[in-house]
Amino acid sequence: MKEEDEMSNEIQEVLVTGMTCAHCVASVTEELSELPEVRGVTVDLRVGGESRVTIVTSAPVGDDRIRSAVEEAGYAVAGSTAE
Ligand SMILES: [Cu+2]
Repeated sequence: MKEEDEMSNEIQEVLVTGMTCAHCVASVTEELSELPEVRGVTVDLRVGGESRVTIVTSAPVGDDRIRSAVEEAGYAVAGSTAE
C-alpha cells in the first residue's frame, strides 16, 4: 500500500467475488491502482466468498470505473458497501 495522508482521502469499498489467492489480490490491486485517483488498495480476501476491497482515493471514483477495473482483472463486483 502506498504512503498516504488519510485526512484528504476518500475511502470506497466494494465486494469482489472470484478471488482465491494472493495472485488474485495482486491482479485486482494492480488494475485498481491504474486509476489516477487511487492511492491505495487493501483486500480482505475471503476465498469462496465476497472479498472486501477497500480503495483509498484522492477523489470519488464512479462505481462503473471501479467495476471495469475489477472486471479487467478477471473478477466480478458483487456490490458496494457505500453507506
Ligand atoms: Cu488467485
